[in-house]
Amino acid sequence: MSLAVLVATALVGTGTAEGAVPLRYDQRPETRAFIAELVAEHAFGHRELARLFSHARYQPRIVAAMSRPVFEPPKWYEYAPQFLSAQRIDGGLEFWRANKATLARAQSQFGVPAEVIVAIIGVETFYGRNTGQYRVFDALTTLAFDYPRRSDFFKNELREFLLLARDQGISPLEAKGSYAGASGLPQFMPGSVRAYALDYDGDGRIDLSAEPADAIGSVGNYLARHDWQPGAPVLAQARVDPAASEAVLRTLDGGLSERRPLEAWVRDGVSADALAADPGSDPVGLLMLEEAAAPSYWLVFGNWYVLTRYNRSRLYATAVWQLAQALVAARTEAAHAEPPTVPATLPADAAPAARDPSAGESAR
Ligand SMILES: [Ca+2]
Repeated sequence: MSLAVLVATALVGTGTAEGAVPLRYDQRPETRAFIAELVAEHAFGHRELARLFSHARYQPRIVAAMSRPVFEPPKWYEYAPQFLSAQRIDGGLEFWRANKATLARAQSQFGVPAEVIVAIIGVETFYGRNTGQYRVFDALTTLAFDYPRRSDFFKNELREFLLLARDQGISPLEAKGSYAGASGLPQFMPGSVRAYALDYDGDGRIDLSAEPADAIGSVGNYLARHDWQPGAPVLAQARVDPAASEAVLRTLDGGLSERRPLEAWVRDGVSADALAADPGSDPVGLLMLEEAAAPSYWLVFGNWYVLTRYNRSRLYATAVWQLAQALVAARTEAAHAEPPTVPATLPADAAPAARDPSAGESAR
């Protein structure tokens, strides 16, 4: 083995070590094997892919972000406020107003409430303000070949991304997204774009970054396809009988229990307020949220688990639901604050108090 090859091998082997710069991706054996696979299975041009991968940039910050040890998972009271802030709610009302007809269409087509679709887009990207600055191709290539722990997952997403770019006739070097390769207003991974995204404004192409309607339809479709049940409950605040609490709290693992029949919870001393909707016979989970003072407990139903299919986190699903409820409340309040029709003869200084622009904000 020549020195150059030894050095190259060492660099490949320590791709994430400090100071080491991996070889160009098009020259690395694992990338070449991947290219050969794409050529054989999907009829890509070999030279075209080799050239493309010569432009892939290793992103050490992505590997660092993915590898950062989680000493302690975030707590609800630390996680939630950013998603329930006045700005996040105002932004949601604005997004709702701007896309009212599309949201109503998605709600009736998919059975997913408009506020849930708005809240997902709000939590994911602040309604499109933070959609990510990494080149999706760099992110996915880095994670596919320099993040061994999830190499298979990201190789698959990279394959999906290249197929998607080919289907859409766009350059793979153009798309921007998160450090994990998710993009657009709803932060779909390429595999999800291919499986669930819709051209919901009917202009003949799917664009989750520039076309809010496509994002709205795609989120609705994603949740419906993951079994969202129209009108079924999501979560309900629960009380735990102090006498039985020890056994019940032992069922919680990382703040969430296994799902059990509702009757089993009731038998063990867990109760909830009257449910707005029939929970059906599906098993139910018990959720604990760390509040600043004492923890709160919630029964979580099928639709809550559907939200976790979007992002596998009890905090995420709950924040989406709470933002959705805050949006509904703020929207109702804003509707009530609309100035009533004022007779033309009414003197200006007799205008009703509801015209005070600050009136609608006091309760938030
Ligand atoms: Ca479209």
